[in-house]
Amino acid sequence: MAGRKAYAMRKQGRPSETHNKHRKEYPALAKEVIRISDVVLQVLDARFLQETRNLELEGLIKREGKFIINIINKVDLVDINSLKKNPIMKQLVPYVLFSCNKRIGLGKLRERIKIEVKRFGVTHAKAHVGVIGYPNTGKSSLINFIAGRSVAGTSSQSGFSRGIQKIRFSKDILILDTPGVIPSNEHAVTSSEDMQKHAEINVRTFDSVKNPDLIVGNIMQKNPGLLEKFYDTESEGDPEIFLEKLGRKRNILRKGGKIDIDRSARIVLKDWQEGKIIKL
Ligand SMILES: Nc1nc2c(ncn2[C@@H]2O[C@H](COP(=O)(O)OP(=O)(O)OP(=O)(O)O)[C@@H](O)[C@H]2O)c(=O)[nH]1
Ligand SMILES: [Mg+2]
Repeated sequence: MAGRKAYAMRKQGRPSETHNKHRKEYPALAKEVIRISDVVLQVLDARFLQETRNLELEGLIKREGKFIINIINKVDLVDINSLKKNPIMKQLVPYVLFSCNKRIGLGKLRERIKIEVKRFGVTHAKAHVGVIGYPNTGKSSLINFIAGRSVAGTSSQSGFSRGIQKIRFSKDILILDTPGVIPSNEHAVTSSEDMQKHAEINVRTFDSVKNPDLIVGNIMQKNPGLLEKFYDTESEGDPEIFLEKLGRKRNILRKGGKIDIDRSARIVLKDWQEGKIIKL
């Protein structure tokens, strides 16, 4: 395994342009939004609670004396009962269970925002509510859901939002969308763990990752039987065998007729990143 990890690190390549923005410009925007906000919504992906928390920004929010509400988004992709049993949930109070796709949680969120804005005794004309979170957690989707129309662009390609988007929430509350931000200790992505994580949570998309087969192997290890069931393909506990069988089944071939393992793995990763493979 050590050899494989070293290989993954060597093949990692240069950070993309989006990664550069994630490193320099976006954190500055997110920090600015935190400074001007009275309440901050941190959008988390229900499938990756701990992975999508930005402890660095959480720290800044506390130091700035701002109030944080955690939005646990994409609950349509998880089993809510097991989610509620997750010990991390205790650290996320106050939170709102949310799904932009299934339109869950908006009423609760409205109530929460109003309570907090009032409790905070915001006196200026319009209270500011900032929205922060890792890339691809659903910040722009949340803004659109709140607005009741499409005001912020969304995409399964992470790093989609590039500036601050403002929308009116009510006559005295303004909401601010921000581009996704990853903590600075993940900027260099020097460890293969970070790379795995970024692929799994779709900070780095399926078409730009190196060694997609290793990432699929990791997902299989963490979710025994899930991919086998989804693709109705056996693995014998081995990711390579799984990808080989899937490639054969789907006729994913290279020139010369050999099975294209890389492309099979990217197809799985794409389905995973687009939330098609549900862990219910
Ligand atoms: N299943 C599911 N998918 C969602 C939900 N909310 C958002 N998505 C999807 O997640 C992807 C990212 O959504 P965005 O709203 O663009 O995410 P973002 O946080 O603004 O992303 P960046 O701008 O890249 O930081 C899109 O493919 C959305 O359709 C949800 O509640 N459930
Ligand atoms: Mg966005």
